[in-house]
Amino acid sequence: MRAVLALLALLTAPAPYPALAQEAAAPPTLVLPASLPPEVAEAILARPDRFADLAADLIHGHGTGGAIAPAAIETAIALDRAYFRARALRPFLEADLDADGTLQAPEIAARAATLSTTGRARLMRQQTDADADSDGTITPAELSRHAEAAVARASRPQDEALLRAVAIFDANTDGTASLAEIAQAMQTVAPD
Ligand SMILES: [Ca+2]
Ligand SMILES: [Ca+2]
Repeated sequence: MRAVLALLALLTAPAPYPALAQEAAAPPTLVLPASLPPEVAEAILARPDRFADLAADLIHGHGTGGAIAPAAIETAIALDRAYFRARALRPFLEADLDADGTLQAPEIAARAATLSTTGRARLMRQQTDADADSDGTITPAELSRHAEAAVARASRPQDEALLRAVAIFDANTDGTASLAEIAQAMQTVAPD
C-alpha cells in the first residue's frame, strides 16, 4: 500500500515525496474534508491505506477518466446490493419448478435431492430462514424480505459510508473526486 501511495504521489505531485525524518518529528497535519461525518473520518484515519485502496478500486471500477461523481458511487453501491440480492434469490429460483414465484415444499425437496449433503443442508437452512411464517411455503413477499435481509447483512452501512465519503474528496470542487485528490489527502494522513 505504501508503494501505491508513493506511486500515486509521484504521479500527481511534481515535488519530491516528503522526507520521512520531517514527518517523524511532528505528527502529520490532518486535512480531511470538514464535511466528513465524524465516524467516517475516524475510520479513514484508523486505516488510511484501506480507504485509499477502496477509493482507487471505486474510481477505476466505476469512475470516468480517473475520477468519480457521487451518482456513479450510488450506482456502484446499488450494483453491489443487486449482486447480494441475486445471490440470495438464486437457490430459490433454481427450486421454483413451475416458475410461479412461490416455493412449495415439494419443489424445494426436489431441488434438495439433487444437491450434496452440504448443499442440501444449506438449502434447508435458507428455506427455514426465508419461510418467515413457517407454513412450508415461501411466498414472493417472504422471498423479497429474505433477499433484502441478505443485502442488509452483506452491505455493511459503514462500508457504504466509506464509499460515499470518496465523493467528499473533491478539493477543486469540480463535482468529482479524482485519484489525485484522494492521493493528496491521504499523503497528509499517511505520510510514510
Ligand atoms: Ca413454485
Ligand atoms: Ca411462508
